[in-house]
Amino acid sequence: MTDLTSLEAQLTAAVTGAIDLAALDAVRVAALGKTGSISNLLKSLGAMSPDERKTAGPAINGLRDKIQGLIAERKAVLEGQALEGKLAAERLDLTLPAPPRRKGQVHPTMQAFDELICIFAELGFAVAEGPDIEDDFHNFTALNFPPKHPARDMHDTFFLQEGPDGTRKVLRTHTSPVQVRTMMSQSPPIRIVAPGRTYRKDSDQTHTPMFHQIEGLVIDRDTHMGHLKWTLETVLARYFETDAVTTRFRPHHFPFTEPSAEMDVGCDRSGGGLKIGQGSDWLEILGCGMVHPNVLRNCGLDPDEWQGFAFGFGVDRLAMLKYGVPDLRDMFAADTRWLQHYGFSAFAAPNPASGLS
Ligand code: 2NL
Repeated sequence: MTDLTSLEAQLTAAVTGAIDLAALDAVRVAALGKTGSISNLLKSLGAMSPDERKTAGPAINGLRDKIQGLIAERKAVLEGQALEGKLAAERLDLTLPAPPRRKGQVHPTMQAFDELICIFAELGFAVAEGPDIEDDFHNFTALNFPPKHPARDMHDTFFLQEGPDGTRKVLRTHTSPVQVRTMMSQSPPIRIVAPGRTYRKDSDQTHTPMFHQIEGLVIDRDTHMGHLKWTLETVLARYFETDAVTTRFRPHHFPFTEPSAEMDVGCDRSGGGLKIGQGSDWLEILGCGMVHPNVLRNCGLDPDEWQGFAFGFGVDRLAMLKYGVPDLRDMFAADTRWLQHYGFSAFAAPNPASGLS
């Protein structure tokens, strides 16, 4: 019995002194495991006389129950401590400010698109879109480019692989095919702008193989060059945020317009910078003209009944002029630091309801 008393004292001390769950489990195995001290005592019961067993049995079982109980208690305490420790170690301080995130920026070309579309919307123009991959008819033939005409080469066209029908599609060289599709699917009066990507095999300081264009088309019964001039002057003044701009037409040639012109806008280069709308210099800004009768006919319209004007300009260049971007190549470099500087907030997109900027 004195053995049991000292074993109980020793095990009780070991259980209460176990500093973590692993140490406690070692004590449990040493006492209650297959060859543990209490298990061995239980096994020894079989060799005892019935009298001995009568007193030793309850004593040993009692010790076992007591130690099991102590282990369970200590285990609950240690598990509680382990959880506390884990919670303390993994604590998140939610009052800390979140690290600053890089904000997405709207590219200057897209900002210019939004502004121009907004201005045209105020003048009653709808936006029309079409595919970037076009067929020869919509990109060239309908627009009065004769077959084998050098103007087709001038457009430095990207041709796709020949299709099953032996024809080759092209990456559109301008957004004019969108207007062709509109004329063929809607009836006049028509007032649309066609913003989008265009492609030409051209790459130098002032040209990239992909660039952005807005073209416009107005078809009505009495449309004339005066409407064209007023529309473009109004749009340019709004876009460059001046009261009025001076413009001049220079005679030009496009297969799809007759007469054709390039429009220059008055500017001032004297201060080293460039100011639009004032001064004695001229800056070429867009191409335009009255829609060629052949184009109207190709699109199913009677030129004796309907006339129209059309224009087209490069939006990347217009964005560079307004926002002071010096090098066209930067516009396509996909440099996020550049975009951080020149980009615009996505939450201030110009629209006809809230205005330009
Ligand atoms: C330029 C000149 C221009 C047009 C585009 C057009 C479209 C149709 C009919 C007639 Cl469907 N014209 N578009 C007209 C004149 C000029 O673009 O230099 N763009 C960058």
